[in-house]
Amino acid sequence: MPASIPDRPTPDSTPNRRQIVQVTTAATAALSLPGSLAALAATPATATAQTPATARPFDPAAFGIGFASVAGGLERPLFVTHAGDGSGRLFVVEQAGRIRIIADGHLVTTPFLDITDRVGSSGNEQGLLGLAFASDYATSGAFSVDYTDADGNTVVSRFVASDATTADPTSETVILQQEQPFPNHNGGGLAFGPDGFLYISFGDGGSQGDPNGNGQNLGTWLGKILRIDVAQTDGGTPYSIPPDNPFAGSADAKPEILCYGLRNPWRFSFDRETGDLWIGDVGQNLYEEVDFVAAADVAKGGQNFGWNIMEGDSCYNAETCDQGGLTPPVFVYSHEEGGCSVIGGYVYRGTEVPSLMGTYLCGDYCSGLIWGLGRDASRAWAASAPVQSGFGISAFGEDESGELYVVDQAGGTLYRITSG
Ligand SMILES: [Ca+2]
Repeated sequence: MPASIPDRPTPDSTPNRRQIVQVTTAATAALSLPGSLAALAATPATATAQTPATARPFDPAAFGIGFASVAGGLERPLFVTHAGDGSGRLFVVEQAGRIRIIADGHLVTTPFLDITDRVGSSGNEQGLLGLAFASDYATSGAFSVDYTDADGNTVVSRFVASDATTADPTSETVILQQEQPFPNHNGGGLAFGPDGFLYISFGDGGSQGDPNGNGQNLGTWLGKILRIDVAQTDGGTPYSIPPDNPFAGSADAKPEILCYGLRNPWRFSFDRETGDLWIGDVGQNLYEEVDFVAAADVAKGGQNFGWNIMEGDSCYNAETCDQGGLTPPVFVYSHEEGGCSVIGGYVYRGTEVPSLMGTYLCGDYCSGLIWGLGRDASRAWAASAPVQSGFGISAFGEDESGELYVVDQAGGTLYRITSG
């Protein structure tokens, strides 16, 4: 068994519970429904036959999945994605600093990229952590990675592919760097949003309890999700600030910041159909949470997800638990029911498992449990009973067709999600 990605929790006497946050009428109005869901809300109940499959209410009791092995023999895999180049290939991130290609169901021997010479991966949460291909990858060959270097500090860089199967390690252009005060909570998630901007997740810097108060400090990238434009440089800066970023032009906040109050947003994703943003934020000793930003609110940004005032929907520091202005999670589960670290996943938008259409999947690194989430017929957030995968889940990922995969770090194997 590998050591854990997050802090392993200290058992305590907190009662067992799994909480699904019930969204009140007022909160629903404030959530600014994504287009397809708003359309559903306006659809008369008698017209369900005409409701698009993508907008069906989530039925937690109907949730079921299985797993089909795609490729084994991976070394501490942490992520999987696709290049959007029409090749149908999968790209798997290995923690030590390699990107491997799976083509036609076979793991290609020669790595696509090998930067083990500059990646530091001695800590459980260190290494090559994130990968995102530019939307024009098919012509530009450009992609971005997030890793911790030999000193444990975060580097986000761009590389360029040399040909269809390899990328030149010397093609690196550093986009940004962040000193890491502790080895854990590096975040490491990367994704290009529907707007073409690069989104980067940073943990709170590590240790326990956010000792430096980074989550609530807008003067640091730690404990945040950033949003930058890597297609436009700005003077000597290899990226520019999207003008509609919530803190663009602010003297009191880093202009790259989109949202904050995060502890370790290890994995986040966009719903490829609606543009909604989903964040799995790893908790401290008690609760794991999933955060949600409707597509219409993503660019608006400024959401404060609460850490370290709150852990899940409970006060973390009860003496100063002012919850004003905080955006609560849409799903919380307790370590008491098994688990230590939420692994944010994706909304299913494939075709091979129609019953999953529109369902968000997430899991837990330690317990191997996987949940389905969505809004039920009453528009309240609902979660399924968990399915036991038996995996040491480090990530979920999408292929070009929207099929979903789960990465088993412990077993070095990639699985495709099936109907079971
Ligand atoms: Ca939170």
